[in-house]
Amino acid sequence: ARLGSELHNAIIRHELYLAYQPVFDLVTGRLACVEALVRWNHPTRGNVPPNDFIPVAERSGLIVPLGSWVLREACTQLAAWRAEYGDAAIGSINVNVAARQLRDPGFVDEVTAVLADTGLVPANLVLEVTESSVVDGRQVRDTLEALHGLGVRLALDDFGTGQSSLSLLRAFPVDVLKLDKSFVDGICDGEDRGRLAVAAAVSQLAEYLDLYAVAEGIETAEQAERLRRMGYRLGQGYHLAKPLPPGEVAVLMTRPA
Ligand code: G
Ligand code: G
Ligand code: MN
Ligand code: NA
Repeated sequence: ARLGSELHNAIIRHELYLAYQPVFDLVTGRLACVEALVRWNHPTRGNVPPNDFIPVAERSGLIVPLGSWVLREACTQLAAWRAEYGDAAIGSINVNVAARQLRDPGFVDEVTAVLADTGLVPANLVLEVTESSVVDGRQVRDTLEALHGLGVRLALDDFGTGQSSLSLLRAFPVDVLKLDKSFVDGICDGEDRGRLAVAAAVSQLAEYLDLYAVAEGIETAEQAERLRRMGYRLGQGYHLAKPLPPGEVAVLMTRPA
C-alpha cells in the first residue's frame, strides 16, 4: 500500500524515467528499434525495480496514468532521435502495454493523440502486449483491431509462455512475436531439446505467417549466432546491449552522410 501511494506521487514528481533497450538486426548488426522500459528513481529507496512496482501499479489502476506517461515520453524520444539522426537511424519504438490499459475505453484515442502530437506515423509505434492480456473479451479485441487498423503494430511479448499461442495468432492482428528469454536460455544446452524446439518452431511460424520474430534475453554470442541461423532476424539482450539512457542509444545511430 505504501509503495502504491508513493507511486502516485512518483508520476507527479517526475521520479520516473525510461531506459531504452536496443533491438538489433542479427544479420547486419544495425540498430533496428528500441524497447522503452520504465524506471523509478525513488528519493529514499533508490532505484525500485519494475518487477516490484509494475504489479502494484496494475493492481491499483495506477498503471493507466503511468502507462500514459510512458507512451508519450517514448514517442517524444523517438521523434527527437529521428529529427536529429534521420528517419533511417531508427524505425520504431516498442512500448509495453498492460491489460488494464487495453481495457481503457479511451486508449485508441490516446494513442492517436500521442502520434499526432509527436508527429510520428502509426508504423513507428509497436505496442507489446502479452498473450493473457489480449484474451480478454470483445472490447480488448476491438481495441486491438482499431489500433492495427490505424497502422500501429502489435507484438506478442513473452511469446511461448502463455496458454493459447497458436489460436491467438489467427484471432488477433499480431505483427511481431517476441520469443521469451526462457527459450533462448535453453537453445545452447545440448540436454534441453524442448526449448530448442520451441525457439525453432516460433521462427518457422513467423516466417510462414509473415510476422517479425524477435529473440529476447540473448546473453551470449553463441546464442545470437544460433538464433540467427534459426532464422531470427532481430535480437535483444544483454549480450547485444542493456537498457540504456537516450544519449547512449544515440551513439549507436549512424548519421546519414
Ligand atoms: O525493465 P525490466 O527491466 O526489469 O522490466 C521488468 C518487467 O517490467 C518486464 O516484464 C517489462 O515488460 C515490465 N515493464 C517495463 N517497463 C514497462 C512499462 O512501461 N509498462 C509496462 N506495463 N510494463 C513494463
Ligand atoms: O517482459 P519483457 O520482455 O518486456 O521484459 C524485458 C525485461 O528483460 C526487462 O527487465 C529487461 O531489462 C530484461 N532483459 C533484457 N535483456 C535481458 C537479458 O539478456 N538477460 C536478462 N536476464 N534480462 C534481460
Ligand atoms: Mn517487453
Ligand atoms: Na519478454
